[in-house]
Amino acid sequence: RRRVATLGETMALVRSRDIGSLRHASDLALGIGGAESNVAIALRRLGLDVTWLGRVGDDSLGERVVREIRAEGVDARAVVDADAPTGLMLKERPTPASTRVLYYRAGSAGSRLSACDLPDGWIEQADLLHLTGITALISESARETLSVAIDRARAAGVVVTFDINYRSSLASPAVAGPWLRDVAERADIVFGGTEELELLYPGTDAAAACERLLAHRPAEVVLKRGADGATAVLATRTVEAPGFVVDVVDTVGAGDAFVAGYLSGLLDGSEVAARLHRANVCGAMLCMTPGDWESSPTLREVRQFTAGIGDPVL
Ligand code: KDG
Repeated sequence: RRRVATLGETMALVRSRDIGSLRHASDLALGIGGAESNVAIALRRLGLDVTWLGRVGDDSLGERVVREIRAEGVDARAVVDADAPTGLMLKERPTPASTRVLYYRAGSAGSRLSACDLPDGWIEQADLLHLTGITALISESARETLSVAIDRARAAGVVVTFDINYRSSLASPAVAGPWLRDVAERADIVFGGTEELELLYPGTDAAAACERLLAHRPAEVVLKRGADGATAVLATRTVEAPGFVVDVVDTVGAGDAFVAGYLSGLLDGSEVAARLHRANVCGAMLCMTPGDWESSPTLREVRQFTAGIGDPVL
């Protein structure tokens, strides 16, 4: 079986079940969320071997993070940092179909990720290393860890994939753009939304940004457009796939499920069109429940969805 390695910060996640401001909400649910562990869990559900690495605090929320990830069958390599707490994310539901995210993660254990946390052989034994731009923005040591991880993957012939995943609350576009571009240009496959691609090369549109990336290392740039579908831009061709209209409850995490769908297809040896189809199904299904990863589908659920539940947007 193919093995994927990923690293990043996973936080405890408190979400409101009530509609309206947290000022009044009393019904709260505790879970976890982190872009990379979301992808890790989604890939595991799709049948791959996955290992996730990150720092957590020496606290009950850190134990919760590790327990949830392990419960999903992902090999969790948690470095316990006794000097900082596990980060926290709050999700407010202003309206039934909208979500507002608040972070309490500055100085968190997860943001103190360091290159010395990467065990010998951990990256080298993987077929693919998946990274996101969040790690580039949470701290200097985490950004350095990304860079070291890419160098090690490249030296070992491990495929590097990168989801830009820009979070405006972590850094301004002017600060984040060059850092994210630096990582993206060194990856083999890059994922992003239209605005994220434009952020890499200010003044260009997404199509031109894809071309700029292809002139560097990346061989594929995958443009995510939510319910409007997705486009994979390769050196010699562009492949489009329609999205799906579903009843949206919460879109947070849909991009991660999309990436996992695409990567699982890649590792299964599927063609680009089939990878995009699976990616769109996974992203759509993730929007139908409140959690950041809980409704990530198995292959059986992808087949069931494809067999009739979702309507493609043509
Ligand atoms: O990608 C979904 C994420 O936004 C979420 O699970 C938490 O990693 C996270 C972040 O930084 O927003």
